Amino acid sequence: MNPRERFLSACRRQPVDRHPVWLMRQAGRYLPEYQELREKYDFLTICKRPDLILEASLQPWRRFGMDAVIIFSDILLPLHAMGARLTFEDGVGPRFESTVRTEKEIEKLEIPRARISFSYILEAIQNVRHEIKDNAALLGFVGAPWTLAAYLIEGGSGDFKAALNIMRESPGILSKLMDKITTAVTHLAVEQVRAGCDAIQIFDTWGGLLGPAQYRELALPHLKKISDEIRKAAAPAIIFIKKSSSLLEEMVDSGADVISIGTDLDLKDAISRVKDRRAVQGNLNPEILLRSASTVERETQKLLDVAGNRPGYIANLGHGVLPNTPVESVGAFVETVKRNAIA
Ligand code: 1CP
Repeated sequence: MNPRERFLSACRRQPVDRHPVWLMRQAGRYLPEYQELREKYDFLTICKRPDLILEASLQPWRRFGMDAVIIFSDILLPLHAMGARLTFEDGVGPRFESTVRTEKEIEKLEIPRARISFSYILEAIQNVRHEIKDNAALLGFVGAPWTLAAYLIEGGSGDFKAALNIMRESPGILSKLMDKITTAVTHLAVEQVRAGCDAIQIFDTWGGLLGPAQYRELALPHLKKISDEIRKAAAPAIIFIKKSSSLLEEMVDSGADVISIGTDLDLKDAISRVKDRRAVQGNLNPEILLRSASTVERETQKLLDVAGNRPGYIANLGHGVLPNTPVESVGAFVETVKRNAIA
């Protein structure tokens, strides 16, 4: 079974020879070869040049041979294309030039024409596909409307209190903003599939700030639209929420084929709650990777023992790789999964 078939079979809950493995944020700062690239180019330059996107996307795969390559980009870039000027500062993180909080500010946001505005991502996808062939699945991704709206309202990283306030006080405004974001990211997701991505991960990192009823009412209708269009483009969708224990049913109802669970949940509980309705991805705590290789192996083995021969499991972390992670730990995680053949 080649890695691309293995990954797609797991998404569809079909039998595999072993569980596929990749890591959220597998490209980036923990990798010496990425740090070298960053000495020459700033983050946004890497994100906008197809040759550098190709290089950054392939770096972890060349070193560790994960079953999936994720295209190097950022969930916030589409907001820049919508007209919200974005910068990334070392040690500060993403910052928007101004916040988006009023109807007038929402009206000013544009819906980018994906093939033109994101041509550099789409070109990079074609090139990565050509390089990896069937030796890895290729993942595209978008941010979920709630998470992206939260960043826009906040004006960057933060506690997202302003977004929660707007939700309580002017839900109509939030819903207009999320509608616009949904249209933009849906186009991007579909174009990523057309350019050669096998599956799309939807990052709703901050979904857990909402309660289940709020999530169902506010976030779910938008997610369903995005996953419907991804499905029509014939690719599976993966939904990730960082704090997923209270939102598991909502994730099942999001229309996504794979539920990517955070670290606030035991894999065993997640599987017993999701049952055979969806594939499940996750959820080694990224902090485990800061410990010894033998601890990584032991903890990874525990996840694999829980997953057993279940069709529809993808080994991954419960959130992204931390910047100070030793490369040996990532290797130990990938190798432990690869050693576990399914009888
Ligand atoms: O200095 C640098 O080189 C920039 C650091 C960096 C990197 C490597 C940022 C800034 N983004 C990325 C790449 C990235 N971001 C990828 C592709 C690489 C890969 O996964 O291998 C992906 C999928 C993302 C997704 C992303 N960006 C998310 C969702 C996943 C998650 O971690 O929850 C979020 C929330 C962002 C926003 C963002 N971009 C960058 C930072 C530091 C942040 C987080 C800001 C915050 O804490 O609120």
